[in-house]
Amino acid sequence: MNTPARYLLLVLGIVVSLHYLLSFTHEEYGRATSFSNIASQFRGQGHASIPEDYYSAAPTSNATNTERANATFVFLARNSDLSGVIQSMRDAEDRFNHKHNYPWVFLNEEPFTDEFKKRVSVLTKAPIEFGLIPKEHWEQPSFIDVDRATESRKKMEQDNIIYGGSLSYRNMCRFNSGFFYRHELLQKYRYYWRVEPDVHFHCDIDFDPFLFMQREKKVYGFTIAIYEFEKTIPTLWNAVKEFAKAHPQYIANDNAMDFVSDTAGETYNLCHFWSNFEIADLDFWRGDAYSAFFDFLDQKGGFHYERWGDAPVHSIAAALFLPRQDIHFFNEIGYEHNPYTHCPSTAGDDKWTKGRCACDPNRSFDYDGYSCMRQWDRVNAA
Ligand SMILES: Nc1nc2c(ncn2[C@@H]2O[C@H](COP(=O)(O)OP(=O)(O)O)[C@@H](O)[C@H]2O)c(=O)[nH]1
Ligand SMILES: [Mg+2]
Repeated sequence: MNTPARYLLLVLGIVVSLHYLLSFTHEEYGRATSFSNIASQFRGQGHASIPEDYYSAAPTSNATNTERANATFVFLARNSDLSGVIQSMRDAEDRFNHKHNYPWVFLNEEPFTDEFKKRVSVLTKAPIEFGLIPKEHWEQPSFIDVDRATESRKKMEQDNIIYGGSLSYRNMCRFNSGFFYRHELLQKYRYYWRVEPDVHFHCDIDFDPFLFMQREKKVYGFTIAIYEFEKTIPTLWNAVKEFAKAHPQYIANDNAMDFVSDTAGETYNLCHFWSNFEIADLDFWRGDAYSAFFDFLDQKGGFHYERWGDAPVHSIAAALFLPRQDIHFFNEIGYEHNPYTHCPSTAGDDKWTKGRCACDPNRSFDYDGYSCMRQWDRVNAA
């Protein structure tokens, strides 16, 4: 080996040794330069941040004269969900809504008890309304063959499919798919934020997500993307393909098909936005494409003969009928629904510190093996 090459090797050796020494002795250095960290920064780069002016425009106290969107929280719950409802509402109020006072709409297929109403009413200064769901929006529709549906529930329960034996869960999924936005209490609103019992909002939300949706013309916002259990939706994709073939006019140019299919639409890859969190535009569900889509799926009976979830149904519709830029990943919103958490990252503009987040950024679900964030990134990279 000639002399310059020897020097080069020596310098390289010193640099590598120094890197390892620093990695072991200085935790910060090790974390910043670890391969997984560099890779995750790279992966997160496609996620647009909320622009700074949304933060500076947000009210600092109970301001009532700042611009607001025409929006509401919507919370489907049973009376027995009360303690979990309180947990979720407390977080939403503390981390966001005490400055905005967006209204709350609670829905139930049974009347809410006085106890329920009283316990949630003290948690906010915002208006609250309690709505009863009409039977025809909730119960198994008359065109469903009752025996076939009962048999299918028995079979799915034997197969240990989660909520496989539950009729009420199916009614709930069908209601969330095709009826919540038709409830009379939601008619006056354009945007909604769906909340479920026992969820956590882990960071301060110092911008108004509704105003962001409105100004940026976003239609569907999510925090977690995940795989569905295939056994709950065996024939859903065939129905989707049949619908798409019959109604090609509803398929958007530049859609997000690659989020839900790895085969350009031939098969479903089971990815969906986790709909227990949604911030979305009600007019999308009320529009022609989704109305026709829901009616078509409903007639197939899959909500009751199988166990079609509102998450894949909403997600497939958003992915096919919307241009991909209408769908937004709310990276800044730290959110947990058991067992998964989206926790903002400390990389780049450090959303975690900015949001005073209480979640562990190293345990965010985003690039967990079961997450569909890679498929979402693929859509955005295209
Ligand atoms: N009113 C009512 N709400 C329900 C019923 N079943 C589920 N929900 C609500 O529907 C949402 C989803 O139910 P959840 O039990 O959280 O299901 P999971 O998140 O899929 O495990 C929650 O907001 C529940 O409160 C029901 O039978 N009646
Ligand atoms: Mg839930």
